[in-house]
Amino acid sequence: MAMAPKRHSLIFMAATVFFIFTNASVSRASDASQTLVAEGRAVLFQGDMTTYADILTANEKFKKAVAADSADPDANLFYAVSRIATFLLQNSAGGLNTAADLLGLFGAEIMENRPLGEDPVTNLPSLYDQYNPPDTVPDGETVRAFLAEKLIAEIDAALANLAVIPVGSGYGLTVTAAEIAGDTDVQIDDGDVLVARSSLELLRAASCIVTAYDLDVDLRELLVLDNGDVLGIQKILDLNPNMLHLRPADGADQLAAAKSSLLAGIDSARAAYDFIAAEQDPQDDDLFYFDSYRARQQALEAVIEAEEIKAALNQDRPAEFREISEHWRLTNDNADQIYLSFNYLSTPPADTFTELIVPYGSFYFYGNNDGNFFPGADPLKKFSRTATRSPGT
Ligand SMILES: [Ca+2]
Ligand SMILES: [Ca+2]
Repeated sequence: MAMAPKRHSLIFMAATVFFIFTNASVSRASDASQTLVAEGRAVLFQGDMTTYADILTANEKFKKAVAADSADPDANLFYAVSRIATFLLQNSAGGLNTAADLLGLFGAEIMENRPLGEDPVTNLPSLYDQYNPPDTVPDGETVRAFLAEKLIAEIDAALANLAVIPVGSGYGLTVTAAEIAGDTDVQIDDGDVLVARSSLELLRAASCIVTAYDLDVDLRELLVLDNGDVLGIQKILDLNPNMLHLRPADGADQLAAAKSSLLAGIDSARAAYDFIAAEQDPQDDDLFYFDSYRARQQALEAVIEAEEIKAALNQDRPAEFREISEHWRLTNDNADQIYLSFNYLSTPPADTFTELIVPYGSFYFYGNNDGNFFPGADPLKKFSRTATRSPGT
Protein backbone atom coordinates (compact mmCIF):
# COMPACT_ATOMS: atom_id res chain seq x y z
CA MET A 1 0.00 0.00 0.00
CA ALA A 2 1.24 3.50 -0.91
CA MET A 3 1.87 5.95 1.93
CA ALA A 4 -0.77 8.65 2.16
CA PRO A 5 0.82 12.04 1.31
CA LYS A 6 0.56 14.65 4.09
CA ARG A 7 -1.83 16.93 2.25
CA HIS A 8 -4.59 14.30 2.20
CA SER A 9 -7.55 14.89 4.41
CA LEU A 10 -7.96 13.42 7.81
CA ILE A 11 -10.89 11.37 6.52
CA PHE A 12 -8.75 9.85 3.84
CA MET A 13 -6.09 9.01 6.40
CA ALA A 14 -8.69 7.54 8.74
CA ALA A 15 -10.03 5.47 5.88
CA THR A 16 -6.50 4.34 5.07
CA VAL A 17 -5.84 3.37 8.67
CA PHE A 18 -9.17 1.55 8.82
CA PHE A 19 -8.30 -0.29 5.64
CA ILE A 20 -4.90 -1.29 6.95
CA PHE A 21 -6.35 -2.61 10.18
CA THR A 22 -9.24 -4.39 8.49
CA ASN A 23 -6.84 -5.98 6.12
CA ALA A 24 -4.48 -6.90 8.91
CA SER A 25 -7.20 -8.53 10.96
CA VAL A 26 -8.42 -10.51 7.96
CA SER A 27 -4.94 -11.69 7.15
CA ARG A 28 -4.27 -12.54 10.80
CA ALA A 29 -7.27 -14.90 10.86
CA SER A 30 -6.23 -16.31 7.53
CA ASP A 31 -2.62 -16.68 8.68
CA ALA A 32 -3.82 -18.58 11.73
CA SER A 33 -5.89 -21.00 9.67
CA GLN A 34 -3.17 -21.37 7.06
CA THR A 35 -0.62 -22.14 9.77
CA LEU A 36 -2.92 -24.78 11.26
CA VAL A 37 -3.55 -26.27 7.82
CA ALA A 38 0.21 -26.46 7.27
CA GLU A 39 0.67 -28.15 10.66
CA GLY A 40 -2.11 -30.63 9.84
CA ARG A 41 -0.55 -31.40 6.48
CA ALA A 42 2.83 -31.98 8.10
CA VAL A 43 1.27 -34.61 10.38
CA LEU A 44 -0.89 -36.13 7.67
CA PHE A 45 1.76 -36.44 4.99
CA GLN A 46 4.72 -38.39 6.33
CA GLY A 47 5.24 -40.62 3.34
CA ASP A 48 5.16 -44.28 4.37
CA MET A 49 5.26 -43.32 8.04
CA THR A 50 1.75 -41.91 8.37
CA THR A 51 -0.42 -43.89 10.78
CA TYR A 52 -4.17 -43.81 11.33
CA ALA A 53 -3.49 -41.93 14.56
CA ASP A 54 -1.82 -39.20 12.49
CA ILE A 55 -5.09 -38.67 10.62
CA LEU A 56 -6.81 -38.08 13.94
CA THR A 57 -4.12 -35.58 15.00
CA ALA A 58 -4.28 -33.81 11.65
CA ASN A 59 -8.08 -33.69 11.97
CA GLU A 60 -7.74 -31.65 15.18
CA LYS A 61 -5.51 -29.16 13.33
CA PHE A 62 -7.94 -28.84 10.43
CA LYS A 63 -10.85 -28.43 12.83
CA LYS A 64 -9.02 -25.56 14.56
CA ALA A 65 -8.12 -24.08 11.17
CA VAL A 66 -11.81 -23.92 10.22
CA ALA A 67 -12.59 -22.42 13.64
CA ALA A 68 -9.92 -19.76 13.00
CA ASP A 69 -11.27 -18.91 9.54
CA SER A 70 -14.51 -20.56 8.52
CA ALA A 71 -14.10 -19.25 4.95
CA ASP A 72 -10.68 -20.84 4.37
CA PRO A 73 -11.31 -23.28 1.49
CA ASP A 74 -8.17 -25.37 2.07
CA ALA A 75 -9.01 -25.78 5.76
CA ASN A 76 -12.57 -26.81 4.90
CA LEU A 77 -11.47 -29.27 2.23
CA PHE A 78 -8.97 -31.03 4.49
CA TYR A 79 -11.40 -30.99 7.41
CA ALA A 80 -14.24 -32.44 5.32
CA VAL A 81 -12.10 -35.44 4.45
CA SER A 82 -10.35 -35.88 7.80
CA ARG A 83 -13.55 -35.61 9.84
CA ILE A 84 -15.14 -38.49 7.92
CA ALA A 85 -11.99 -40.57 8.43
CA THR A 86 -12.05 -39.65 12.11
CA PHE A 87 -15.71 -40.63 12.39
CA LEU A 88 -14.72 -44.06 11.07
CA LEU A 89 -11.55 -44.48 13.14
CA GLN A 90 -11.93 -42.75 16.48
CA ASN A 91 -13.69 -44.11 19.53
CA SER A 92 -15.62 -41.41 21.35
CA ALA A 93 -15.28 -40.76 25.08
CA GLY A 94 -18.39 -42.81 25.76
CA GLY A 95 -21.59 -44.04 24.15
CA LEU A 96 -22.28 -44.84 20.53
CA ASN A 97 -21.16 -41.79 18.55
CA THR A 98 -18.78 -43.01 15.86
CA ALA A 99 -18.41 -45.92 13.47
CA ALA A 100 -15.44 -47.04 15.58
CA ASP A 101 -17.75 -47.18 18.62
CA LEU A 102 -20.20 -49.32 16.65
CA LEU A 103 -17.46 -51.63 15.47
CA GLY A 104 -16.32 -52.02 19.07
CA LEU A 105 -19.80 -53.21 20.08
CA PHE A 106 -19.51 -55.94 17.43
CA GLY A 107 -16.17 -56.99 18.88
CA ALA A 108 -13.54 -55.43 16.58
CA GLU A 109 -11.10 -52.70 17.49
CA ILE A 110 -9.39 -49.90 15.60
CA MET A 111 -5.60 -50.18 15.61
CA GLU A 112 -4.70 -46.51 15.37
CA ASN A 113 -0.97 -46.98 15.33
CA ARG A 114 -0.86 -49.10 12.20
CA PRO A 115 0.53 -47.35 9.12
CA LEU A 116 -1.86 -46.39 6.32
CA GLY A 117 -2.28 -49.29 3.96
CA GLU A 118 -2.45 -51.87 6.70
CA ASP A 119 -5.88 -52.99 7.84
CA PRO A 120 -6.85 -50.64 10.69
CA VAL A 121 -9.37 -53.11 12.14
CA THR A 122 -8.77 -56.22 14.24
CA ASN A 123 -10.51 -59.44 13.31
CA LEU A 124 -13.99 -60.03 14.66
CA PRO A 125 -14.09 -62.56 17.50
CA SER A 126 -14.65 -66.07 16.21
CA LEU A 127 -15.33 -69.54 17.50
CA TYR A 128 -14.78 -72.58 15.29
CA ASP A 129 -14.21 -70.25 12.30
CA GLN A 130 -17.61 -68.63 12.85
CA TYR A 131 -18.28 -65.09 14.04
CA ASN A 132 -18.85 -65.21 17.75
CA PRO A 133 -20.85 -62.06 18.57
CA PRO A 134 -20.10 -60.60 22.02
CA ASP A 135 -22.85 -59.65 24.46
CA THR A 136 -22.32 -56.00 23.54
CA VAL A 137 -23.85 -56.38 20.05
CA PRO A 138 -26.57 -53.71 19.95
CA ASP A 139 -30.13 -54.28 18.84
CA GLY A 140 -31.23 -53.24 15.38
CA GLU A 141 -32.97 -50.07 16.51
CA THR A 142 -29.78 -48.85 18.22
CA VAL A 143 -27.89 -49.28 14.96
CA ARG A 144 -30.66 -47.59 12.97
CA ALA A 145 -30.78 -44.65 15.35
CA PHE A 146 -26.98 -44.32 15.18
CA LEU A 147 -27.09 -44.17 11.38
CA ALA A 148 -30.03 -41.76 11.34
CA GLU A 149 -28.60 -39.40 13.92
CA LYS A 150 -24.80 -39.64 14.07
CA LEU A 151 -23.79 -40.76 10.59
CA ILE A 152 -26.11 -38.43 8.70
CA ALA A 153 -25.13 -35.51 10.95
CA GLU A 154 -21.45 -36.15 10.19
CA ILE A 155 -22.12 -36.34 6.45
CA ASP A 156 -24.05 -33.06 6.64
CA ALA A 157 -21.19 -31.41 8.50
CA ALA A 158 -18.67 -32.56 5.87
CA LEU A 159 -20.97 -31.37 3.06
CA ALA A 160 -21.18 -27.98 4.79
CA ASN A 161 -17.36 -27.83 4.77
CA LEU A 162 -17.27 -28.66 1.07
CA ALA A 163 -19.92 -26.03 0.37
CA VAL A 164 -17.39 -23.36 1.44
CA ILE A 165 -15.11 -24.23 -1.47
CA PRO A 166 -15.81 -21.84 -4.36
CA VAL A 167 -16.43 -24.44 -7.07
CA GLY A 168 -16.46 -22.78 -10.48
CA SER A 169 -13.92 -20.09 -9.67
CA GLY A 170 -10.75 -21.99 -10.51
CA TYR A 171 -10.04 -23.28 -7.02
CA GLY A 172 -7.00 -25.48 -6.79
CA LEU A 173 -4.80 -27.07 -4.15
CA THR A 174 -1.58 -28.98 -4.65
CA VAL A 175 -0.27 -31.73 -2.41
CA THR A 176 3.41 -31.72 -3.18
CA ALA A 177 5.49 -34.69 -4.22
CA ALA A 178 7.64 -34.06 -1.13
CA GLU A 179 4.61 -34.30 1.17
CA ILE A 180 3.58 -37.71 -0.10
CA ALA A 181 7.09 -38.92 -0.94
CA GLY A 182 5.87 -39.47 -4.49
CA ASP A 183 7.18 -38.81 -7.96
CA THR A 184 4.79 -35.98 -8.76
CA ASP A 185 2.57 -33.45 -7.06
CA VAL A 186 -1.12 -34.25 -6.78
CA GLN A 187 -3.42 -31.51 -8.02
CA ILE A 188 -6.85 -31.18 -6.43
CA ASP A 189 -9.47 -29.07 -8.17
CA ASP A 190 -13.23 -28.62 -8.68
CA GLY A 191 -13.53 -32.08 -10.21
CA ASP A 192 -12.28 -33.71 -7.01
CA VAL A 193 -14.46 -31.54 -4.78
CA LEU A 194 -17.47 -32.52 -6.89
CA VAL A 195 -16.54 -36.21 -6.68
CA ALA A 196 -16.34 -35.88 -2.88
CA ARG A 197 -19.65 -34.03 -2.76
CA SER A 198 -21.38 -36.61 -4.96
CA SER A 199 -20.02 -39.50 -2.87
CA LEU A 200 -21.26 -37.93 0.37
CA GLU A 201 -24.66 -37.08 -1.09
CA LEU A 202 -25.13 -40.63 -2.37
CA LEU A 203 -24.00 -42.08 0.97
CA ARG A 204 -26.49 -39.77 2.65
CA ALA A 205 -29.26 -41.00 0.35
CA ALA A 206 -28.44 -44.63 1.14
CA SER A 207 -28.38 -43.87 4.88
CA CYS A 208 -31.75 -42.14 4.69
CA ILE A 209 -33.29 -45.11 2.87
CA VAL A 210 -31.94 -47.67 5.35
CA THR A 211 -33.08 -45.65 8.35
CA ALA A 212 -36.59 -45.11 6.99
CA TYR A 213 -37.43 -48.71 7.85
CA ASP A 214 -37.95 -50.50 11.10
CA LEU A 215 -34.85 -52.45 12.13
CA ASP A 216 -36.02 -53.37 15.59
CA VAL A 217 -34.55 -56.84 15.68
CA ASP A 218 -32.33 -58.65 18.13
CA LEU A 219 -29.16 -58.62 16.05
CA ARG A 220 -27.19 -60.83 18.38
CA GLU A 221 -29.84 -63.52 18.43
CA LEU A 222 -30.06 -63.26 14.68
CA LEU A 223 -26.28 -63.54 14.25
CA VAL A 224 -25.98 -66.50 16.58
CA LEU A 225 -28.82 -68.39 14.97
CA ASP A 226 -27.62 -67.53 11.51
CA ASN A 227 -24.30 -69.16 12.28
CA GLY A 228 -26.07 -72.46 12.65
CA ASP A 229 -28.14 -71.87 9.52
CA VAL A 230 -31.24 -72.30 11.69
CA LEU A 231 -32.98 -69.28 10.33
CA GLY A 232 -34.30 -68.68 6.91
CA ILE A 233 -35.32 -65.18 5.99
CA GLN A 234 -38.98 -66.10 6.59
CA LYS A 235 -38.16 -67.17 10.15
CA ILE A 236 -36.41 -63.87 10.75
CA LEU A 237 -39.47 -62.00 9.55
CA ASP A 238 -41.77 -64.18 11.64
CA LEU A 239 -39.76 -63.37 14.75
CA ASN A 240 -39.68 -59.65 13.92
CA PRO A 241 -43.02 -58.80 12.33
CA ASN A 242 -42.30 -55.07 12.16
CA MET A 243 -38.90 -55.42 10.56
CA LEU A 244 -38.52 -53.48 7.31
CA HIS A 245 -41.85 -51.75 7.67
CA LEU A 246 -41.72 -48.05 6.91
CA ARG A 247 -41.40 -46.27 10.22
CA PRO A 248 -44.70 -44.52 10.97
CA ALA A 249 -42.99 -41.70 12.85
CA ASP A 250 -40.48 -40.50 10.25
CA GLY A 251 -40.23 -43.08 7.45
CA ALA A 252 -41.88 -40.90 4.82
CA ASP A 253 -39.71 -37.92 5.75
CA GLN A 254 -36.58 -40.06 5.58
CA LEU A 255 -37.51 -41.28 2.10
CA ALA A 256 -38.15 -37.70 0.96
CA ALA A 257 -34.74 -36.74 2.33
CA ALA A 258 -33.23 -39.72 0.52
CA LYS A 259 -34.72 -38.55 -2.75
CA SER A 260 -33.34 -35.02 -2.49
CA SER A 261 -29.89 -36.35 -1.51
CA LEU A 262 -29.97 -38.77 -4.42
CA LEU A 263 -30.87 -36.02 -6.88
CA ALA A 264 -28.13 -33.78 -5.48
CA GLY A 265 -25.63 -36.64 -5.71
CA ILE A 266 -26.52 -37.29 -9.34
CA ASP A 267 -26.17 -33.60 -10.21
CA SER A 268 -22.77 -33.48 -8.51
CA ALA A 269 -21.68 -36.63 -10.37
CA ARG A 270 -22.64 -35.06 -13.71
CA ALA A 271 -20.82 -31.83 -12.78
CA ALA A 272 -17.75 -33.85 -11.75
CA TYR A 273 -17.78 -35.79 -15.01
CA ASP A 274 -18.20 -32.66 -17.12
CA PHE A 275 -15.42 -30.86 -15.28
CA ILE A 276 -12.91 -33.71 -15.42
CA ALA A 277 -13.73 -34.61 -19.03
CA ALA A 278 -13.07 -31.00 -20.04
CA GLU A 279 -9.77 -30.59 -18.18
CA GLN A 280 -6.93 -29.55 -20.46
CA ASP A 281 -3.90 -29.88 -18.15
CA PRO A 282 -1.93 -33.15 -18.06
CA GLN A 283 -4.13 -35.44 -16.01
CA ASP A 284 -1.69 -37.94 -14.57
CA ASP A 285 -0.86 -35.60 -11.68
CA ASP A 286 -4.51 -34.95 -10.91
CA LEU A 287 -6.32 -36.69 -8.03
CA PHE A 288 -9.32 -38.10 -9.94
CA TYR A 289 -8.85 -38.52 -13.68
CA PHE A 290 -9.75 -40.93 -16.44
CA ASP A 291 -6.72 -43.06 -17.18
CA SER A 292 -8.18 -44.46 -20.38
CA TYR A 293 -10.82 -43.80 -22.94
CA ARG A 294 -12.70 -46.82 -21.62
CA ALA A 295 -12.68 -45.50 -18.04
CA ARG A 296 -14.08 -42.22 -19.26
CA GLN A 297 -16.85 -43.94 -21.21
CA GLN A 298 -17.77 -46.09 -18.24
CA ALA A 299 -18.03 -43.00 -16.05
CA LEU A 300 -20.19 -41.29 -18.66
CA GLU A 301 -22.47 -44.32 -18.91
CA ALA A 302 -22.83 -44.44 -15.13
CA VAL A 303 -23.78 -40.75 -15.13
CA ILE A 304 -26.30 -41.27 -17.95
CA GLU A 305 -27.88 -44.18 -16.09
CA ALA A 306 -28.04 -42.09 -12.91
CA GLU A 307 -29.70 -39.25 -14.83
CA GLU A 308 -32.32 -41.69 -16.11
CA ILE A 309 -33.01 -42.64 -12.50
CA LYS A 310 -33.31 -38.95 -11.68
CA ALA A 311 -35.73 -38.33 -14.56
CA ALA A 312 -37.78 -41.36 -13.54
CA LEU A 313 -37.97 -40.14 -9.94
CA ASN A 314 -39.00 -36.65 -11.01
CA GLN A 315 -41.62 -37.97 -13.41
CA ASP A 316 -42.79 -40.75 -11.08
CA ARG A 317 -42.24 -43.52 -13.60
CA PRO A 318 -39.98 -46.58 -13.77
CA ALA A 319 -36.42 -45.99 -14.97
CA GLU A 320 -35.79 -47.32 -18.45
CA PHE A 321 -32.36 -48.27 -19.71
CA ARG A 322 -31.95 -48.60 -23.41
CA GLU A 323 -28.73 -49.55 -25.10
CA ILE A 324 -28.28 -48.67 -28.72
CA SER A 325 -26.06 -50.72 -31.04
CA GLU A 326 -24.49 -49.05 -34.06
CA HIS A 327 -22.69 -50.84 -36.85
CA TRP A 328 -20.60 -48.89 -39.34
CA ARG A 329 -18.60 -49.73 -42.42
CA LEU A 330 -15.67 -47.56 -43.52
CA THR A 331 -14.35 -47.92 -47.06
CA ASN A 332 -11.74 -46.17 -49.14
CA ASP A 333 -10.88 -45.75 -52.82
CA ASN A 334 -9.01 -49.05 -52.76
CA ALA A 335 -12.14 -50.83 -51.57
CA ASP A 336 -10.50 -51.60 -48.24
CA GLN A 337 -13.04 -51.87 -45.48
CA ILE A 338 -13.21 -51.42 -41.74
CA TYR A 339 -16.19 -52.61 -39.75
CA LEU A 340 -17.06 -50.94 -36.49
CA SER A 341 -19.65 -51.83 -33.91
CA PHE A 342 -20.32 -50.00 -30.73
CA ASN A 343 -22.96 -49.74 -28.06
CA TYR A 344 -24.02 -46.75 -26.06
CA LEU A 345 -26.70 -45.67 -23.66
CA SER A 346 -29.17 -43.16 -25.09
CA THR A 347 -26.56 -40.45 -25.75
CA PRO A 348 -23.92 -41.16 -28.39
CA PRO A 349 -20.38 -40.89 -27.12
CA ALA A 350 -18.74 -37.71 -28.33
CA ASP A 351 -15.56 -39.28 -29.55
CA THR A 352 -16.14 -42.94 -30.19
CA PHE A 353 -13.57 -42.95 -32.92
CA THR A 354 -10.65 -41.33 -31.12
CA GLU A 355 -8.87 -44.64 -30.76
CA LEU A 356 -9.51 -45.80 -34.27
CA ILE A 357 -6.29 -46.38 -36.14
CA VAL A 358 -6.91 -45.26 -39.67
CA PRO A 359 -5.08 -47.42 -42.20
CA TYR A 360 -3.14 -45.92 -45.04
CA GLY A 361 -5.33 -44.16 -47.54
CA SER A 362 -8.28 -41.87 -47.60
CA PHE A 363 -11.33 -43.43 -46.01
CA TYR A 364 -14.93 -42.57 -46.49
CA PHE A 365 -17.36 -42.69 -43.62
CA TYR A 366 -20.59 -44.42 -44.51
CA GLY A 367 -23.55 -43.50 -42.41
CA ASN A 368 -26.62 -41.32 -42.22
CA ASN A 369 -24.45 -38.79 -40.57
CA ASP A 370 -25.76 -35.25 -40.55
CA GLY A 371 -22.63 -33.90 -38.94
CA ASN A 372 -24.27 -33.62 -35.55
CA PHE A 373 -24.21 -37.28 -34.78
CA PHE A 374 -20.79 -37.08 -33.21
CA PRO A 375 -20.72 -33.75 -31.41
CA GLY A 376 -17.61 -32.19 -30.00
CA ALA A 377 -14.04 -32.82 -31.09
CA ASP A 378 -14.44 -34.79 -34.24
CA PRO A 379 -11.74 -37.05 -35.65
CA LEU A 380 -14.18 -38.04 -38.37
CA LYS A 381 -13.07 -35.02 -40.31
CA LYS A 382 -10.52 -37.44 -41.66
CA PHE A 383 -13.40 -39.04 -43.50
CA SER A 384 -15.75 -37.86 -46.19
CA ARG A 385 -19.25 -38.08 -44.85
CA THR A 386 -21.09 -39.49 -47.78
CA ALA A 387 -23.15 -42.40 -48.92
CA THR A 388 -25.34 -44.64 -46.87
CA ARG A 389 -25.34 -46.32 -43.55
CA SER A 390 -25.03 -50.07 -43.51
CA PRO A 391 -26.91 -51.19 -40.45
CA GLY A 392 -26.27 -54.54 -38.92
CA THR A 393 -23.18 -55.22 -40.97
CA1 LIG B 1 -2.62 -31.87 -13.87
CA1 LIG C 1 -8.59 -32.58 -11.95
